[in-house]
Amino acid sequence: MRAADLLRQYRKSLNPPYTSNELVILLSLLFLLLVIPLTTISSRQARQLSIQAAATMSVTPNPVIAGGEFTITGSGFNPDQWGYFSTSCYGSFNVAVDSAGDLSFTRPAPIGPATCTFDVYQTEGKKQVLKATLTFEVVEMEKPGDINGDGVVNIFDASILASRWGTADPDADLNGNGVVDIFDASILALNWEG
Ligand SMILES: [Ca+2]
Ligand SMILES: [Ca+2]
Repeated sequence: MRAADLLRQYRKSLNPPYTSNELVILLSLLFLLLVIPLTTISSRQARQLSIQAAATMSVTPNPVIAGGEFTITGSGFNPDQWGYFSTSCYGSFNVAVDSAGDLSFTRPAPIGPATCTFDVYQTEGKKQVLKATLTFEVVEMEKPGDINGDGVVNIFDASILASRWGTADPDADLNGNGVVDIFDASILALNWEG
C-alpha cells in the first residue's frame, strides 16, 4: 500500500461519517462522563472549603510525642452544643463547646507511633454536620545516646561510639560539635540504661 493510501485511510478514521443522531448520543455520553463528575467534585470541594472556614482545630505539641499528652483546641463551632468526635485513635466521644464556640481538652497520647484523625460533628436541624477535621502524627521521642535507634541506651550504642571515636560521624556525634569525643561519651553515660 502506498503512503498516500495510508494517509487517506488515516484521515478517514479521524472523520468517520457520524449521523446527527449518533453525534447527539456521543455528546450526551461526553456530558455524562466529564461534566457531571467535574461538577460533583467541584461542589464537594466548595463544601469542604466552607467546612474549613466554619470551624478550625489545632493540636499541641505538633507532632504529638508518643506516651506524652496532647491538647486540642478549636473555635468556630456552634456555641453551647456538644461536639461529637469520631476518631481513628480514640473511638467516639463528646466534648462540650462553650458559649463562644470554642472547645479544648487534653488526653494522653498513644504509646506508639500513629496517625490520628479527629472528625467533629454537630447537630444542625436534624442533621449531623461535619464541622472540622484534624489529622496529626504521633512520633517516638528520640533518646539522647540511642545511636542505633533501638529505644535503649546500652552497650551496643557504646560500642558504636567507640568504633567512631575521633571521627565526625553524625550519628555518634551526639552533641553535634563535629567530632566524636568525651562529651558524646558523657551524654551516653548520662542516659545509660544498661
Ligand atoms: Ca540503642
Ligand atoms: Ca561531639
